[in-house]
Amino acid sequence: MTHWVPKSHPRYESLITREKLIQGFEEGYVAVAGLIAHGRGECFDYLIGEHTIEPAIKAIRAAAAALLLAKRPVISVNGNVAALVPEDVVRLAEVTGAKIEVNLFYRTEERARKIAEVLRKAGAKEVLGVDDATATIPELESERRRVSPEGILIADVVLVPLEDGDRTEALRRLGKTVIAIDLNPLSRTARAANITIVDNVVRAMPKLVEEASRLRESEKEELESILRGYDNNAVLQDVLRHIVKRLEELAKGKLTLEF
Ligand code: PTJ
Repeated sequence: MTHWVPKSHPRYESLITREKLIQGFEEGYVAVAGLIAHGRGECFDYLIGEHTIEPAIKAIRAAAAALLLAKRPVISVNGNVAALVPEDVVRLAEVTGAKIEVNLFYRTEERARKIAEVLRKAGAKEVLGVDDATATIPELESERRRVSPEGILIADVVLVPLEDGDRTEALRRLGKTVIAIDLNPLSRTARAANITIVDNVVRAMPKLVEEASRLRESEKEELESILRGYDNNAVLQDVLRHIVKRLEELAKGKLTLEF
């Protein structure tokens, strides 16, 4: 760990999360913009109250159903995700049969290799998107267009924790189902995804693993009915209502902030 954080610190969990990203940055696999992205995420986490809210629970359930129903699910991993939740990525891949693929906005081959190494250390047997990122997503100009022909290119469902909007839109144009985890309910990713989990990736990923493990034995019809009953616009509206209500109650002094 880069800096020592006393366990008694009231914001211990949050500081440890930050330290993981700093360490990943110092080891050369978290992008410098990844640190900025995390700060933006923390700000939205304050607004929702730093816990998994009801609309996120609905989205997690739908995401688990979509991953279990998928024929070729893929979990896309960037620098921040590798630093924060590598074990959960591996567990989710095991439970849902998804492939794991490194896909980077600020792509360098060195970062891609280091991220694959982090994932292998966490237990991944196969990591796509390093030497095999030979295919391209049409109409996408960023480095994220480089994908594996065995992974994202042919996937029907793609989980994109912590993302930038362009690729989500490009994947949607290709007819893929996109599941996003993003603390910002107003981001282009959040708006463009089929299923948006507005929650911190460090809370959402273990819950997604748990839900997928629970639903794994369910009948196909039950999973399909979860998806049919899911409305992403309504979920995003509920997130905004939650934030508005919370801020109003705080402004009236009815809630106390915990630090
Ligand atoms: O590793 P790379 O090269 O692929 O780069 C990764 C980043 C994250 C730098 C890149 O994808 C990027 O620039 O993303 P953005 O456009 O900054 O979007 C990141 C989104 O994730 C923002 O909407 C943040 O609010 C959100 N976010 C940040 N931290 C978390 C988060 N959402 C959930 N959990 C977090 N811990």
